[in-house]
Amino acid sequence: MQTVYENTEMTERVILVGICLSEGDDTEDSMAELEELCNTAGAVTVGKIVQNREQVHPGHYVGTGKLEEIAEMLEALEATGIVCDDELSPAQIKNLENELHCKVMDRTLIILDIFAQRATTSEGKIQVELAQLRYRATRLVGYGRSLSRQGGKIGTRGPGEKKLEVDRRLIKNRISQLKGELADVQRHREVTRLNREKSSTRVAAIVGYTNAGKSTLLNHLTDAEVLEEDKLFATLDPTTRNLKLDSGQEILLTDTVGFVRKLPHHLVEAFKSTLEEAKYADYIIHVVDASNPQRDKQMHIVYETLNQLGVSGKKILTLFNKQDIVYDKEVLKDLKADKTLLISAKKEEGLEAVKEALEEFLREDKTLLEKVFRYEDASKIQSIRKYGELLEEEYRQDGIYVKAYVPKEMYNI
Ligand SMILES: Nc1nc2c(ncn2[C@@H]2O[C@H](COP(=O)(O)OP(=O)(O)OP(=O)(O)O)[C@@H](O)[C@H]2O)c(=O)[nH]1
Ligand SMILES: [Mg+2]
Repeated sequence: MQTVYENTEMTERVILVGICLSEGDDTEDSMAELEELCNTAGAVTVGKIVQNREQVHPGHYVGTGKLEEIAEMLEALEATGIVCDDELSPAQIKNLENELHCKVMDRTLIILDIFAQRATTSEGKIQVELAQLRYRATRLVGYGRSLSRQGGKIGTRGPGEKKLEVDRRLIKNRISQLKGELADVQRHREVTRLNREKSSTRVAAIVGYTNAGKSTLLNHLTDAEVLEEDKLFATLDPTTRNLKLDSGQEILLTDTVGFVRKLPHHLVEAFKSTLEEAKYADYIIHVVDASNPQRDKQMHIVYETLNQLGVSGKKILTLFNKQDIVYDKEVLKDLKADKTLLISAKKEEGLEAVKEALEEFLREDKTLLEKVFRYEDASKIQSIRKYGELLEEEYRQDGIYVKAYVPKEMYNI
């Protein structure tokens, strides 16, 4: 019995399968990224295969001829499964299983698996399990190999290594239970958000492709102590920290979950409230890994995702990060940004300029206030100091004269 158990816990050896729809598209990069994703999920990539096709085969993703080639590769490389670079339909999974007799996975399953391993807070865990179960619910009919424990763990473990529910009827119950729990947590988030809005402190959301250096930036600007790692999706739960700028004003910075190409829609749906942090922010800080040859494509994906989430019309500060390891002399541009800066979050280079740029954003959002306050209203000047920029303060006989830049909604203070 022991051997059977060991067998189920083996490292998965996978062959990556992709479809190239037109010459010169980004299939190759997408496949390289898929390899990294598989690696993060704990699988070893032993082979890759790309087919040029005008469209994805509706029945089995690749064309019939290619199936034979994959079958041979599976045997020759002693692979335990395949991972397709796009989300497969339930029928495609079933047909591929029948033809290839191996574990069939797709990009979505891998990403969900990574998220499940990363989730730490209760909200994160609920969101991931919900996304996983929704993905499974439609894929459990009549077959079992790929989503059972047989042949490795990927796709079978929920948050905290908990085994995912496999019974379809029970999945439905669990989904509605999770939805209820999520609604509770989100109500709580809503309250926090409203409190923040009331306080007139401006919020900047730090967004960017996964592994760009968002958490590193937050940690070095404030003392946030968010986990920063050379791993995909190190951050799942947003962390907000206060940053005191040189003029004495404060701004809230929120670190968010990273984006990736072909972000599974179940995930976007389940993580909507987390991802929407950017929607409720006043400004966007877009962190780009400038040392990555894929940076332009990654920036494009970030803007596409923001668009999908309905984030628009906000001031954007783009930071071309990791300058300490950028060696090409290409000029870095982001036409969507209001301002761009070159920084190295890790080496703390350029961070003063980041703070100045944020001060500039705040200033542009403010109006000049000149007023004499009664002495008993002195506490209001405290608020001005916190949310605005105090330029002059003079104690006169008739009260305290103040000249300051204040957020527009504080004009009638
Ligand atoms: N060389 C160099 N490495 C950096 C710099 N900034 C961040 N890194 C490294 O890049 C890796 C990813 O950094 P994180 O801050 O975790 O990235 P993130 O954007 O929060 O990533 P996710 O949370 O996974 O989306 C870590 O190994 C960091 O040490 C930098 O300026 N220079
Ligand atoms: Mg992070």
